[in-house]
Amino acid sequence: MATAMAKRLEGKTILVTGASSGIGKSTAMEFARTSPKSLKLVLTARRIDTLKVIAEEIKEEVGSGVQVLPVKLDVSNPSEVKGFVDSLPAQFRDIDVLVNNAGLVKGTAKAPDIADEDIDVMFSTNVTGLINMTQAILPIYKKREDGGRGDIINIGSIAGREAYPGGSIYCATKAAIRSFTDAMRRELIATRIRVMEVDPGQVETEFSVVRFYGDKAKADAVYAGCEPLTPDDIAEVVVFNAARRENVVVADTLIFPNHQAAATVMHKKS
Ligand code: NDP
Ligand code: 8X3
Repeated sequence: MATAMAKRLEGKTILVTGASSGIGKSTAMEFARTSPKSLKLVLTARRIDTLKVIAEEIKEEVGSGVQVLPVKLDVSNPSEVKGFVDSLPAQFRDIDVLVNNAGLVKGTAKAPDIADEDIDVMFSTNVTGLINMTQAILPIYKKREDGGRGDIINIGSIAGREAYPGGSIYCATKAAIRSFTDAMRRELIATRIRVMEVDPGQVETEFSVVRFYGDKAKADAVYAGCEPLTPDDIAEVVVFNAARRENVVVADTLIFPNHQAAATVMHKKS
């Protein structure tokens, strides 16, 4: 017998940005596992070959009830985002859930030594990319009854709530996501569109490898002596939020591993 969550998700089309790794990949898998009978997944990222492998993995695990469309999309490129919806095959265009997950951090430099290209890539991906994706998908939602319906789930961060030294630009991008999300929830109050934010604390993914420009040893040191969250931990929350009864909006979620109490308060075993 199908669970309530499976039934609520059945027949939906889910779009995940940044689905080639970490939280985005886990989110795609978790949606497929939760509602395997009838679901459409549009998985986007820059690494299309990785997305194709993930699409095969999903098919192998849950079977043909879940249709997966891998699409190469750089969210930091406004013209790619503009053409995105029209480029989708018609059967994948009626999106019900947008998970704005694509994002990254570069470096730990402090002002005035932050590289221009790092500032640009963080803002154009985490902020402008997320806003452009949202603007591309909202018209689909707004055509529906009662002023519109559909879900927007933005992946923020503890870094958007509490700034820390060496993270000024990344923290600023995540704070911007928080303001945009809150404003949108207010703007869309006369519709049935749900606007939600999920803010993870420390999660072990490729995030720190990207932060340290590919230096795996530096990335591993971030997680030494503690047990970070896994991307599956966050995926479970994203899917839970999307699968609530339509009148329930899990507006804001903050998720820490047990050893973390704030952006810079971590207990590490020596
Ligand atoms: P990963 O590095 O594992 O995944 C990041 C994903 O974003 C990849 O799939 C990457 O795909 C995609 N991405 C990056 N730039 C672009 C782009 N320009 N266009 C499209 N996709 C892009 O990290 P996480 O899974 O940890 O990160 C996912 C989200 O979670 C991010 O928004 C991050 O800020 C947030 N987060 C992470 C935390 C952590 O501790 N890990 C904590 C709090 C929030 P590709 O390279 O193929 O384009
Ligand atoms: C990722 C968490 O604290 O490394 O958003 O910035 S943190």
